[in-house]
Amino acid sequence: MRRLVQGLQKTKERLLGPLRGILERGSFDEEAVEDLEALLLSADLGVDATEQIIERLRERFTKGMERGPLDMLGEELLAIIDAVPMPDPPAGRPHVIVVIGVNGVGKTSTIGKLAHRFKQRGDTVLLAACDTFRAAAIEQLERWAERAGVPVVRQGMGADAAAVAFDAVQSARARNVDTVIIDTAGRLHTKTNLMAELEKIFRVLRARAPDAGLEAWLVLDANTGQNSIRQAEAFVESLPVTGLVLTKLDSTAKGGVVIPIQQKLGVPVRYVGIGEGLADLEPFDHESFISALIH
Ligand SMILES: Nc1nc2c(ncn2[C@@H]2O[C@H](COP(=O)(O)OP(=O)(O)OP(=O)(O)O)[C@@H](O)[C@H]2O)c(=O)[nH]1
Ligand SMILES: [Mg+2]
Repeated sequence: MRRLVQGLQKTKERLLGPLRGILERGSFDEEAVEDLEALLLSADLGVDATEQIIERLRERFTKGMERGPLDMLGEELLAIIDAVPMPDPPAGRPHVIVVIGVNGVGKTSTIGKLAHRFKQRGDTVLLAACDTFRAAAIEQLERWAERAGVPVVRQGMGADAAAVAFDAVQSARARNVDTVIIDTAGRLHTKTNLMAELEKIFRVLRARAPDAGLEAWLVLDANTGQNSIRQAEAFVESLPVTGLVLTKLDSTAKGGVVIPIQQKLGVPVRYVGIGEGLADLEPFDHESFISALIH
């Protein structure tokens, strides 16, 4: 919780002082509405979430204030985040999480951090090096695996990503491993289309490992703000994305983007990245997040 508060420092600095100034004027007049609108948009909450919040606050201010204005804002933010349902984990075994996203968003680091977390809670974990295109990508994953103390299944550079993924799932079965986390390329240096390559991983695993509990988690860089929503849509349309990970919250004042991202995509944020270390990944707990933002 303290780490999350630190991680959100930049967003909070941008939001909190001005928020207090606006909401604690006591009246929610047109000027206050405009100021609040501008502020929420600048924190990357997006037009829809901003409008919804303003409308709700307007109603609640008119009815009389049953709580402090910041608490009311917190409740409205929470209502938007809570509206996105959390799917049950897939029933099959091993649990296979294919981690996807454009280049540089933090996929490989997130995988290292997830492996560390899962291992700490007692799960056995295996990583699959399916970014077979970028030089040094495999070694980078191996370094994270070493730090987390989990094995990696790899082949050579240029190997077929889907074949490596299947290999990893087979190996996980043989070793009775709970969770396989698959690293993928963010951009291909060949003419192969990234989406086609990722689709192939799913096609092959569905056909050849139908008993696995397969899902895709999409990694997004919070610094990309509103633009990450469009970027995400392309992935969500083509692949079974059941979770989001929002990275680099520590290095942005655009942390508010977590709210419209869920709202627009209808996919829950599972974890947030708050630094470059092994332990710098936190489950996205709705109440702690809002509380870290407005207190
Ligand atoms: N500050 C901060 N940096 C992060 C976080 N997550 C990842 N990074 C940094 O972002 C950079 C890219 O991370 P990678 O994990 O290599 O990203 P990737 O998506 O695997 O990149 P490609 O394999 O090139 O597609 C690295 O310098 C990471 O240390 C985070 O939560 N906070
Ligand atoms: Mg990578």
